[in-house]
Amino acid sequence: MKLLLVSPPFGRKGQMSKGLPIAPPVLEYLAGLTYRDRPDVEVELVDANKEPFRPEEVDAEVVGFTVLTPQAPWVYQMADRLRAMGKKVILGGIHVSALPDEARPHADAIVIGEAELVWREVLDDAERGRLRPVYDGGFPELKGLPSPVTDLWRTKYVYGYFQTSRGCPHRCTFCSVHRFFGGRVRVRPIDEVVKEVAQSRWRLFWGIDDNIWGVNIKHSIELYREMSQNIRWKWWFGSGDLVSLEHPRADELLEYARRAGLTAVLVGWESNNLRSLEEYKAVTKQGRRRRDAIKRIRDHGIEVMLFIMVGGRQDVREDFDGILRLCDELKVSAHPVMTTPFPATELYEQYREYLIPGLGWDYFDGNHAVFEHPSLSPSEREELIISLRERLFTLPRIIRRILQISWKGFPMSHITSWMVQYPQGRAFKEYARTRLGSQADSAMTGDLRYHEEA
Ligand code: B12
Repeated sequence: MKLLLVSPPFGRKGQMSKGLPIAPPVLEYLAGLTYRDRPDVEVELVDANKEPFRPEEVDAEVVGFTVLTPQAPWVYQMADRLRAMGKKVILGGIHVSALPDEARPHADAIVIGEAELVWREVLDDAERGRLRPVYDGGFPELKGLPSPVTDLWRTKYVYGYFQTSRGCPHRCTFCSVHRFFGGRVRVRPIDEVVKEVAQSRWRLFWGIDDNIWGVNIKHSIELYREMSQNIRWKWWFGSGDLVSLEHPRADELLEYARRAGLTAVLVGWESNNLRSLEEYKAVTKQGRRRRDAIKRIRDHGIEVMLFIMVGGRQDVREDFDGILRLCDELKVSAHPVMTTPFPATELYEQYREYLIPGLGWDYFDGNHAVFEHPSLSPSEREELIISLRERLFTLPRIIRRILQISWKGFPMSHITSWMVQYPQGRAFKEYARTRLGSQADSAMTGDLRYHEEA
């Protein structure tokens, strides 16, 4: 049996994000799971961000799609076309778990939750032509996971990934993780992670845990110590909280993290407006001394980038520029995204009555305003975030930030900082440029939202 696994494009209306440097983790992982559970199945991977996906050219009998919310409309279209051609389609991923009833009509089978405990059964059933409509994978323990398969790509990437845990104890209202991966954090055995990273062909990684150190400081120190002793010439970045840096062992944690190859941390600053931060229930993972924590990370030679949402109903116009001032003050960069209530999150329930009618899921991509705001129109918010992103990534600002990282991290943290900031700035510019084009397009085709605004 031939199985094709597809990572959908990230752009609205299916435009590719060709510059994306990260190999889609979920495809590398599902390929590994397939090799483990059904080594006789022939696997092909397509990243539809990098290469065009044409249903007519698919020769596999079974096609699996992974689905994030903004990708759902594209996936449903492709799935319907493939099924009309007699292919078996399997859908999985966060959006499918969030809205199984919506996804089901577009698939022969959907997988809710994690795949490990049901994947063999799904493949067996697909081969026998007896797929059930729904498989529920629940929350498996993470011992003995297969390694990702890294050599099936036809396209080029800079970063692979590794994962050491799933789940999150925090209950931020905008986040899907505690709901879909559980509030109890499951960790992989340290020796399995170390072996996998050491043997991987990748040199640069995204450590895709939701919190690389907040789960259990003692465990993280142990993991980093093992990594630093057994892995050579490999570097990585990942997401981390700030409250952990108030722990008495924080300096030890950071020291081992750097020795383990950590070059940059994506910090969930979440919001620069304290009222919004409260609304999102994100205060607990921030700690009381956010600015000190950032400085502490950088003093250890590790770069920081802030993940920030803006445009929420509590936010005001000044909050957009406030992010630029914050970044200039801390000399760090940021990835600002439009506050987006994803389905099955608490924020979605809170904002439900304000959602702009008629918008497809493809608007839920962190670039678009998808709900009404007390004082700012959707297009005002979109203009404000575009202007903020452009000003955040000027060359002098990028260089000033790089010079701020302690020399303890030289040269890899400095190089990583450039490698993350420069393409990001370019991607934001490119987005701003294409958006102007798509606005004209929307006006011509009567795109509902812009039509309403006019
Ligand atoms: C890596 C990542 C990315 C990467 C993806 C890189 C790439 N080239 O694909 C990048 C940076 C591009 C990205 C972008 C975005 N992301 Co993201 N991302 C993640 C992250 C950190 C890890 C996901 C991952 O790869 N996990 C590893 C794999 C192995 O696990 P998995 O995907 O969960 O898959 C398991 C199951 O879900 C299931 N499964 C999944 N797919 C399939 C398919 C089949 C066929 C089957 C059988 C099973 C199955 O089986 C797997 C094994 O158990 C998650 C956080 C998280 N904890 O999940 C957020 C997350 C997925 N992202 C999220 C969001 C919101 C976004 C953005 C919209 C961010 C934004 N606001 O700007 C953008 C997308 C923009 C767009 N225009 O579409 C949300 C998803 C919300 C939602 N409802 O879709 C998450 C959950 C973060 C969060 N805190 O809420 N992201």
